[in-house]
Amino acid sequence: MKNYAKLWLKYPAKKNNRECEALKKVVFSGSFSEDKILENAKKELALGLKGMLGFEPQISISGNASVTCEAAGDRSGSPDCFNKKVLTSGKTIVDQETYAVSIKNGNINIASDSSTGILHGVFEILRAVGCEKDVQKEYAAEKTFRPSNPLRMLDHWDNMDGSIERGYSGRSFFYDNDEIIINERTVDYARLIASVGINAVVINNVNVKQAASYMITDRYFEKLAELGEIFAGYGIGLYLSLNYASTIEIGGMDSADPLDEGVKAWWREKMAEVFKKIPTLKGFLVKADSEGRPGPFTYGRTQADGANMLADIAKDYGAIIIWRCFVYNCRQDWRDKKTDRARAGYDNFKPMDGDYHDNVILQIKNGPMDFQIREPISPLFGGLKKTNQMLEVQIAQEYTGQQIDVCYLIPMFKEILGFKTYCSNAKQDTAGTGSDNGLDTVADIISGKTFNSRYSGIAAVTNTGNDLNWTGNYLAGANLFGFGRLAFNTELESDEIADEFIRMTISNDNDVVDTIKEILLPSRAIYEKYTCPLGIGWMVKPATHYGCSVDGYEYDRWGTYHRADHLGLGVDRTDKGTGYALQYNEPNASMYNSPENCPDELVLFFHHLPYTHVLHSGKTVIQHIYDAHFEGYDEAVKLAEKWETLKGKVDDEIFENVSERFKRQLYNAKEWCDQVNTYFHRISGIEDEKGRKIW
Ligand code: GCV
Repeated sequence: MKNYAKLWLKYPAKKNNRECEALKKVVFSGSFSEDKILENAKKELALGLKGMLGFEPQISISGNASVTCEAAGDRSGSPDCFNKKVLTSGKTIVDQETYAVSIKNGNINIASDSSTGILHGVFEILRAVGCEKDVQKEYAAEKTFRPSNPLRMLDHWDNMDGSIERGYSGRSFFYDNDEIIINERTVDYARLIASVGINAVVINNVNVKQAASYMITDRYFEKLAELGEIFAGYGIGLYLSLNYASTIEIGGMDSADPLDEGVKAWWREKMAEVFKKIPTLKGFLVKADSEGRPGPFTYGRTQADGANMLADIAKDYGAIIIWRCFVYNCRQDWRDKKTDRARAGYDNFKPMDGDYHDNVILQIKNGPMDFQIREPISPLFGGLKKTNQMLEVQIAQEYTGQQIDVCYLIPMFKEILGFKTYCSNAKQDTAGTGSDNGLDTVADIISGKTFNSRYSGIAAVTNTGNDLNWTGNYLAGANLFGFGRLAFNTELESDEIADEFIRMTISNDNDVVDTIKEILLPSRAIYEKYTCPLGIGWMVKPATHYGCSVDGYEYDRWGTYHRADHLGLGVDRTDKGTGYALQYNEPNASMYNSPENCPDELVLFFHHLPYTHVLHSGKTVIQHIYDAHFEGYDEAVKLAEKWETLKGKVDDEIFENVSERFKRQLYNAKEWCDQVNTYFHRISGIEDEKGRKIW
């Protein structure tokens, strides 16, 4: 195996804290198990401090270690605990993973009620040292860290043949040729993601086909058990994507009807076998009735019927079913203006709010469409009030530059998390003024606090592969790092996260850090400018989703239209159109329903408008299109120029990698700018008021 990057676990020598006596004697205190996780915590602390400061700490344990599994809150403690058939709750997970760091009697003290909490505490200290913070000052007063979300998950879309659906960083490091790969890199992956706060991983594509359907058979049990142990040793739960039609595909039955007794009996037997053979397994992720995947609709049953059937059986093993809400009709006629893909999630899942059992979590994409650079927040957030919910975002940059273009996504995730759903409002507020129960943002809902949910959390479709730098573009590592950090603490700012990533992965030189932050922080806004204007989305090349094709999806079956003609563009999703805007609680519904109130950045998502419509910015729609595209390209050029100033100041390999990506980004940005501007210039016949060159 060639030498792959250690990223933020490289632990190079650091200047500060070399004289810090407190770091030489570290105390782990609390009621935790002395297990593999604790062993790994000790190893990591020794490795990190030795690398960065040149000494290994003396580690001692104080308090009553080795508590029982039950007290540790089901299966978050020692691997032995994973065999218990206890269904835990999000609150228990969060309580257990909470940790505090302080300086007591001149020593660093990490306190937690689980070994996982201690491990997180170790990574917190290593991060402080890695960022050259003054540790003595940093923890002079005790700091407590409580995870914002119970489940902080990465979803791999890795296929067993080694390919990765929407993967832009090489091939899978989990599979090749239908076999599971386990090696040193697997362990380093677990370390990398645990170090930023991830505690759950789904290791196979949600489109479960071919060999992957056999993951729940003898063929893969041994390797999966081994993988599960590796992850469990870092406090990470293992999950598998499941083929909903397993009864047919591997069971030889002719039905997958969730209410059929034979189907249930098959699953009972299967799950007993699976959980026995893979004791660390914590549950399943299911994509049903979506993009050709089978599901309960085939049998006239609801999504709740399907999810509950599996969940009731999995419950005996303390396991959960994460059920995706990406269910829509992908066979639309472009002339059909009533069917609206954006409506589908709410239409399919809201009516059964309250019917999903307590170990089902609905996993909801951030927007109602599909990970575009700009979408409104799914109205299921704030619509569902009696259902466990999880937010799904995508750090694999499928529609956001494919790890060629720099696109730091944390600012976008912050917007999503901060969106006010007015869920306490429940549409009964006829005055339309809106109320706020203080817990109505997406962040509040997925933390579990708003509805006191049994389970909740956040997942990202991951951006890793077997490229030596893991994420294709070194700077895309900021999204992997940042997602974990934000999932653990949704209060962190994008700037802080970028700062930590750069200092730990690239350089601690303040000028370098500032320059890279100046590249990362505006990169999402810039990508948005040179691609799809005003929330319209989808003007990408079909199938690959990279590069511009204004009409690529316009006459296709996917329900993804811009509806441009010579007079205007945009999709009417108001009460006079598809009615999607009304799926929101007030005052959001009224805001989106009116072009006057709708925020500019989403106005074409909700409205079909003439090119001459004047935006809040004072520009017309058409002038906005021209300006945004010219500016977006120019700003991308400036980002690339900034990067060039780092030659000789950062590692050559990192420099060359990002430099090469920037060349491709500029080509892409220019193509978008030219094609979008030319298209709308020709179709509208309206001149650019600044008289710039449009082809
Ligand atoms: C895994 C989009 C992607 C598909 C993906 C799907 C999903 O449609 O293009 O590749 O399939 O989302 O989220 O299930």
